[in-house]
Amino acid sequence: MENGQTESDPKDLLFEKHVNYVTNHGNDKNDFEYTMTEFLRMSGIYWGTTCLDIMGELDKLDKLSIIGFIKKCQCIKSGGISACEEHDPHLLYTLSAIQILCTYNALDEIDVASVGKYVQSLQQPDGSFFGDKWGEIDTRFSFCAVAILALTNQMDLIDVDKAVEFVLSCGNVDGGFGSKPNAESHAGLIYCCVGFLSITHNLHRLETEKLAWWLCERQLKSGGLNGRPEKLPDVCYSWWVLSSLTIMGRSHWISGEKLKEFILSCQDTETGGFSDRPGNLPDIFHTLFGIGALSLLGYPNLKKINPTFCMPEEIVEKLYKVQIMDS
Ligand code: GRG
Repeated sequence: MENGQTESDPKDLLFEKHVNYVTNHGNDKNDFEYTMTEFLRMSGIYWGTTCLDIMGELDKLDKLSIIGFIKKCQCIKSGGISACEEHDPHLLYTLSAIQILCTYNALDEIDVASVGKYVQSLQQPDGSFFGDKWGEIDTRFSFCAVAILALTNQMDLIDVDKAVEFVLSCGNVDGGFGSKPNAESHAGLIYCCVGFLSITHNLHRLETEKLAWWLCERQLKSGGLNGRPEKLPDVCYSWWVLSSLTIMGRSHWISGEKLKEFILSCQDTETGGFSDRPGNLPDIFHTLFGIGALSLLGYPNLKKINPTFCMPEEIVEKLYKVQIMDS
């Protein structure tokens, strides 16, 4: 066994422990980890709500206080949404907020038209997107932009053709994608670019065989997946890699059984929650991506997850039709 795995690692999903872990996460407002993660609070709430929804336990969280929090985070001036009150808005947290509101069927609680204008204001002449007013460009932000507009039915606000050309310009000779033109291929950014092409219905522009081969080479002897060559496996890549392969109709190119064993070995048997690798401390980010990947693998008693939006399929299918390739 490698990467900290042992014979005594759990072989089944510790369902109740994970529900308790996610439900109680953030209850202690003085907790060190909670305080240090203020700058990504909105995404933390998205990870928690999505995780519980996939486990069929969303009613464990206080819907009204979550919606109230999101309303306070929308910037009246720009329309964008921040990670928490008194922070600057950003596309990353605007997407998380929109995903939570879709989950609660509560998009009408905020000014959705001004969210659309915010996204529109961040598109650049070459089709790329700034993440916020400070001007960083990254394919993550291209994904966030089209995901927000798709979920809120406002795709006509941007130049989609130019946005597609920018994302394609971030492709590499290995078939993968990086954060910007000529940047190294990385599984997280490949998810963003494949997800982007699934939303904009341009999957035929991918070098499918080459990319799927690069992605399945991410599986290591432990069954876990890494994000790029020579790196350690991490539960979050179970999501970034497997969702990309699923969108491309190639999820059977890796061993689902071995991946499931690796993911299950990353559960914390005392507190619940998943860590990046066996034996490390759990967190809410890895917990969502562990549960999400198990859902993609068809694990029993989990709702089906949409590989493009990382939200329950039953919610996405009411809002937007993504493109998925045949296997
Ligand atoms: C709706 C699920 C969803 C996401 C929104 C923001 C975003 C879109 C996706 C992020 C994709 C991404 C870049 C994931 C990678 C995250 C990660 C663990 C980065 C770590 O990078 P390194 O260099 O890790 O520390 P490695 O494993 O390469 O050593």
